[in-house]
Amino acid sequence: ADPKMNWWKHDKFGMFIHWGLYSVPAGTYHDKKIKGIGEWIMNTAKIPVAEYQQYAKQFNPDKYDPEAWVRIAKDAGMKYIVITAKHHDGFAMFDSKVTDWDVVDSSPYGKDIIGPLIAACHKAGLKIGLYYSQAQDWHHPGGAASGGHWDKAQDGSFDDYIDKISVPQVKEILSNYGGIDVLWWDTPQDMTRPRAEKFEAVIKNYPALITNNRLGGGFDGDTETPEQFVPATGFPGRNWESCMTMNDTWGYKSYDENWKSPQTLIRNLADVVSKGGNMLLNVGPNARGEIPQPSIDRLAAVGKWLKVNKES
Ligand code: JFZ
Repeated sequence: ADPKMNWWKHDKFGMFIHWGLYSVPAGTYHDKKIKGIGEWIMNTAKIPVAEYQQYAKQFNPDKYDPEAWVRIAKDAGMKYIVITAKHHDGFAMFDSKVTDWDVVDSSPYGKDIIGPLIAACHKAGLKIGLYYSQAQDWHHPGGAASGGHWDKAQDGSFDDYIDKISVPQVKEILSNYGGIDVLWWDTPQDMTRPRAEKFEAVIKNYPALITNNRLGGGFDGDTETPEQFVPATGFPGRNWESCMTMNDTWGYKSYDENWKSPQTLIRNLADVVSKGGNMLLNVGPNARGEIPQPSIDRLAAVGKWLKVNKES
């Protein structure tokens, strides 16, 4: 067993946070409700890059309170948080020096989102992970896009995108703050071994860093990531983490009210943990920086149950 996994194996329960510009349209584009998961709206509705950029001008989360989020997580019995530093829309929630497509340079908010959450986690004794979409990027030229590009502005060299945007940004998020515990890759489209090796070369400088199995290029990472299900027999010989939503989206959709009951969420958690896995349970804050009240209520119910039923 790898000693760097000790805290992760012990802690078992974390909060996933999908937060980005997609919380501005919140599932609606040109007065149409766009089907599917909210953070995919740019791709699903084929929103042109220049038009999607306008959402940045409306991103001003006046209610963002990372310490309050950490309290919500802690009260739920969660021991770590994984937040989207950059999702597939390519918008960095930190101050990136290799692009202006980030919250500091392109939004009226003008401040780093990620740093204050990391600080709040460290202060509260929670571990912190960053989700980073290393391959899909629907904004920067050359970035991968599921289903292919839909706007000429997206055309470019994927290798240039990796060398000039993706790898440098991974260096940024790992070195800017210090104390990052998890790096959560996603959707390794077109990620060949030579490409993935460029990321591996960066993360090998962080021997305590835990990575998931979605880098691609044949790299297994440290954890399996069953999505929205509990594997009946787990993953023998592998660490694993089920990630789940409380409704039908990861990123905020204003009209998704299909909430799982607290009972279902508690049973899912018990099911996962009894089979040796971790649970990463998602919240999708809105554009003002609020975690939806139905999520807060459910997390409180889970926390209340854990208080009575968990060993330590
Ligand atoms: C990915 C993202 O595309 C999505 O927006 C979200 O962030 C989610 C957590 O991860 O979606 C996936 C990735 C992998 C699978 C399914 C959806 N999978 O392996 O079944």
